[in-house]
Amino acid sequence: MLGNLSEKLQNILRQLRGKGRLSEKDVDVAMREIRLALLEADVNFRVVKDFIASVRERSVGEEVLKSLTPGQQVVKIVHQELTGLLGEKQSRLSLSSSLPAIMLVGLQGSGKTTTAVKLANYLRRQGRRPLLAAADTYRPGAVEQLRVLSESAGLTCYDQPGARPVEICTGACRLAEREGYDPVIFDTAGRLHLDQEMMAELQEIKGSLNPEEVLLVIDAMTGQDAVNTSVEFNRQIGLTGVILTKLDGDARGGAALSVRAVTGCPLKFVGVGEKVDALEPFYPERMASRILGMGDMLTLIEKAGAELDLEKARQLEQKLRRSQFTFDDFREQLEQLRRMGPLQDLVDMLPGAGLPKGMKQLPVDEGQLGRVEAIISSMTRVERRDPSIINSSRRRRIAAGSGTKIQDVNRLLQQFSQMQRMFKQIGGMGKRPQFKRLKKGKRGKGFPFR
Ligand SMILES: Nc1nc2c(ncn2[C@@H]2O[C@H](COP(=O)(O)OP(=O)(O)OP(=O)(O)O)[C@@H](O)[C@H]2O)c(=O)[nH]1
Ligand SMILES: [Mg+2]
Repeated sequence: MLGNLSEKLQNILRQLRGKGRLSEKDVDVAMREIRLALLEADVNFRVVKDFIASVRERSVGEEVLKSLTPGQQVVKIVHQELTGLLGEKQSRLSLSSSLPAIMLVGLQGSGKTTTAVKLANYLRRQGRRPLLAAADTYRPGAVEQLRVLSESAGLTCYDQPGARPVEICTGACRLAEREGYDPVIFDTAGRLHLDQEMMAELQEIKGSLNPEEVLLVIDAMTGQDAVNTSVEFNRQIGLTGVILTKLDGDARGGAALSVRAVTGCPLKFVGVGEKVDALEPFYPERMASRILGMGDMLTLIEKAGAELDLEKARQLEQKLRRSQFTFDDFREQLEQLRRMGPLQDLVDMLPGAGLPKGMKQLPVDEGQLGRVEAIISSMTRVERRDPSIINSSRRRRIAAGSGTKIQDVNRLLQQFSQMQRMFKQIGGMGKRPQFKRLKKGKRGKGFPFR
């Protein structure tokens, strides 16, 4: 997701960060490159213009250019501005009325029906008891689609053959009141283009049921069109937020980055797959970190949290931040990873800023994982805690013990040291690099540290 843009921005920022001194000209060069990268990612041109202007203005001040770490400061400014662009703080659903309802609207195929079920599933996990209302009487098969999806997720779906959409929503709310469902989620009909008939229908539902949330579902793949759609929907219906779907595809990301700035409506969730659990709350700060390769420790840790207990997750985060990550932790993580499913998803969340390209070659295929575990198991406890002592004779012993080649051991050690380094970067962001001990006297023979 947003891979291309992310890679470009990271490259630009890596160059800036590598410079001991920055001139106004350096900043201008970087701003031009960032501008281009954003435009190529299909970010709205006015949004790009404002963004670049504020980053530049903050970056060329004396206190930045004359500071000890001007590159880092600029990276920080870009991060802050990007977070601001994405909406600053997480925007939660508001579901506080006595019978809250969420109305989903959007063009045809944007993902309303799928999202309705995902959202219901998400809310159920939060302890609620959602009811889905099949208010798309327009497309043949739409009601059936919602029913099948709901049932396969163990959720309840309300429909009323022959009734009008507004009557179906009303009926669903009555049922909810009677049987204690909360909230009710209206899945409405989409059209190929914005048309007045659809708007009138939506206005009628909104007017008579007054849902607390009116969320526009837009398809990230349609880029700026999606953003323009949002403006129109917001004008005619009044939105409380936006859900951006299909961010797992190869969308260039422009919609994600522009929609908040252009419409003023917060992004509340993003859809990242077809399955019922592929919906994530949208966190501006985390998204900015992810785009800039500062990693998304929190999401990663939260995801792991479903599998391991929270206390452990917190301890791990502490360790990462204090740079005490050892092979024991690594092994534990690998076991967690296995249980967490698609590894590539997780690897994408790992931070990669300022790292050599090879970084992404973490052990992601399952066969390799087994080998990695064997290697770690062949290390002694002391070696696992402090890999810097693993010299060449220890490497030979470990390779023999694990039935692998010495090159495998070398590769793992190298990957591990890169990982450690990146955790240090996160932990020590803004501070001086803290990996002196590993650097000292180890070049050539010891720990493979570039
Ligand atoms: N990869 C991916 N596919 C998605 C996502 N959300 C929805 N889809 C797919 O997009 C297609 C359309 O989704 P629907 O939920 O039927 O869209 P809709 O807006 O209800 O469509 P209409 O009812 O025809 O207006 C389906 O094949 C979904 O599986 C997502 O986040 N990622
Ligand atoms: Mg639908």
